[in-house]
Amino acid sequence: EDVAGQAYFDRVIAEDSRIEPRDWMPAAYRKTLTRQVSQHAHSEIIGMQPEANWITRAPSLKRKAILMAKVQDEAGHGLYLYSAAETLGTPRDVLNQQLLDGKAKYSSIFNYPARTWADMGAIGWLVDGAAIANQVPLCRASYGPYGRAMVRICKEESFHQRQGFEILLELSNGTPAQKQMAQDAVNRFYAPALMMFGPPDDDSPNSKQSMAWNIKRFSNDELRQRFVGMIAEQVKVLGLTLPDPELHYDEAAGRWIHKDLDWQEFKDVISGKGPCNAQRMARRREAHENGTWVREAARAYAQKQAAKRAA
Ligand code: FAQ
Repeated sequence: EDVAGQAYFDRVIAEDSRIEPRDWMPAAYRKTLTRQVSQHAHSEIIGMQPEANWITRAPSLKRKAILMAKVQDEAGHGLYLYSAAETLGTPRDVLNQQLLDGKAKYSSIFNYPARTWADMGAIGWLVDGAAIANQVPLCRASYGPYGRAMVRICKEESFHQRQGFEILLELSNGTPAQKQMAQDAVNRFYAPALMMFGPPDDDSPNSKQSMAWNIKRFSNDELRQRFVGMIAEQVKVLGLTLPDPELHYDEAAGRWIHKDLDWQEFKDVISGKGPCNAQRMARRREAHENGTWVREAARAYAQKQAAKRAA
């Protein structure tokens, strides 16, 4: 036990200041951040799949270019986040192996299928929207590299949300069949998007400690109800509805009330039994294997450069 280190750490947290990679930190702080940041990185990478599925079927060249840029942004987010996670001491290949072995989680939302073009709208609006609501407070996370990565990521997520909203708006103002397709996508993504914020507070084992360490700034339920309040207004502009007749603002309680979510479904999805878990993991393993030659070439190049420097 490092008494001086602990005292320094406690002071930094009390002052709401930042912990940097070389600072002393409790082993449990390092562990929980490694878990959260690597899970977040895996989510960005696995999260490319539902949308990549629609790149070849985008309805116009313009839509295709936008969607391709969006999916590439997610790859970039994964890279910033793996870099941030590595500063905590676990190498990226180890983190990646945890994903491939099914030991590390990634966001539940990416285990749902993207069935129609309107799903690109619903994913941008609801999934990126939930990601922003969750990630804006993370820009102030006490761990420096994570907070700084979040600042860049949130800027890009804002563009992603707008492009999703705009896809839905156009469909909603289109033919009756297009409007129905948009409504159907919103109906399917609403509850899974609300589950992105994690289990209810009384069933969230990490929340209390992560809030005490200034990693999380708000609880899962606080962010979920803040998000639902935002989309309750935005859906009116879209001319669509949310599949939640109970949704309302409770003046007395000062909070949004939404329907009960199916937490058994959530548990099933995060334990590998969601509609697309097997497909997502198979695709990820295949992509990893297809990338072997790139890793080998990069290693050979690094060795050559090192030999040149030594000579
Ligand atoms: N899915 O005690 P808590 C994106 C796990 S956005 C899967 O409440 P915590 C952008 C949790 O890890 C999506 N697992 O945990 C994009 C923990 O696992 P353990 C990624 C979940 O950490 C858009 C256990 O359950 N965003 O990628 C989920 O305090 C479009 C107990 O839960 C982030 O990762 C879930 N929904 O709070 C990309 C944000 N919820 O300990 C492409 C950063 C919980 O059993 C296309 N992460 N778990 O191993 C966070 O803010 C937090 O980690 C929470 C969970 C809020 C997700």
